[in-house]
Amino acid sequence: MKNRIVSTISAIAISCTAVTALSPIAVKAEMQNAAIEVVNTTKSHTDLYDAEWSLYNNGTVKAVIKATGDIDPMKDDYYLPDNTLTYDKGLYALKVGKAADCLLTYTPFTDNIKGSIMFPIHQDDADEFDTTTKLQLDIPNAFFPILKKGDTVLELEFDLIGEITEPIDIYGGLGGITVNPENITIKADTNADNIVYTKTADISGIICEVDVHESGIIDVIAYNASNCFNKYPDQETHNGMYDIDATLGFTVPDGYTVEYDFAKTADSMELEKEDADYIIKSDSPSAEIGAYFWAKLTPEEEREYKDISLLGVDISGEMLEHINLCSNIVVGDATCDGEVGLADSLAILQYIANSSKYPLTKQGQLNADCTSVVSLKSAGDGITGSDSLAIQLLDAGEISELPIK
Ligand SMILES: [Ca+2]
Ligand SMILES: [Ca+2]
Repeated sequence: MKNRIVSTISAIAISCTAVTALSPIAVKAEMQNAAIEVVNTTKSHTDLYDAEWSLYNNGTVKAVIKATGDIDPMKDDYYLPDNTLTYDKGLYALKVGKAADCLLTYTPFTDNIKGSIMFPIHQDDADEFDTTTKLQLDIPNAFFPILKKGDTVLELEFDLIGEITEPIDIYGGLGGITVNPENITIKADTNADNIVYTKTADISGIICEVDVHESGIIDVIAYNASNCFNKYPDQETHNGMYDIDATLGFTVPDGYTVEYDFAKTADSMELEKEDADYIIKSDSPSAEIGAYFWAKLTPEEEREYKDISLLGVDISGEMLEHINLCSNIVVGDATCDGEVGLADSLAILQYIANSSKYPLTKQGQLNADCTSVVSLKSAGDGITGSDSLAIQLLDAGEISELPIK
């Protein structure tokens, strides 16, 4: 994403701020001149639901799920056939539109950065840096209202926030669609601070989600989701409140500015700070369904990369450092002096010959790979003589950009 392609050495002199300041205007102008229209649709049908998916030429995907016939939760078995939807959180931000009563009373996450709403999510413990996430629509029958044929069960909108270079799928038991980059004629605003890592944990019905952005900003949300994830609430005896028996807190090392808010919490709760530990405290901890707490951790320029523990989700310092390094790759700049030239070509050759005598910094090692694109999801093809040669070719004007194809 941040790989900077340089046509000549002098091109590096273009300041990054000038580039980012110009692009939103260009994007807006382009969007004003083109009509947003549907370029592909798919439909899926089950005994209970009809789903229609639409892909727009700006990359947006919308899904409308309606009841196929009258559905009575006391008579019909209408668990969703597959209660998950899979999408790439680094590429798409999800908004939930119209929804059946159960889903509306079940207040979803509010993303405090983009203002979009999201359901609690679960994901597999797959690739460390895989941002593909599962949206869980776990709906106990007892909560579902009686639906008439044609009633809207759920409307979803996935807004494109990243750059799609190859076809990707958004899919699940409610159908899905393939997003082909060739269909996207209106360029999406890809200047967003994309999510590069996301992880969730469930502590006694409280879903905690942690998102790490490309810039290093960390978003934390704890959401009281008991009614959809645990037993039916006893409204009479609990007065609509849920006891919170988990100890919630997080540990943040120095080097981060912490903002937080109990955005919608019924009982009085406080955040107490003891050194690096932040503990959520209350005399009788309880919260209504849908209550949530969010925190935003903004890294300072100079910081050590230490482990962070956030409401049951652990993020290693090693990974945070790797995210930062990958966000700052300048292809070819092995010496990390902001320029790509023969000095880098020489530094690479020396490093190959004797890495202990001629070391490269961690950033320099990632920058040095000029024959492949290093990213969080790809380690590249390593540092070899071909990388040194690529810089010489660039310097001689034989090629115009790095990485060399
Ligand atoms: Ca250099
Ligand atoms: Ca290489």
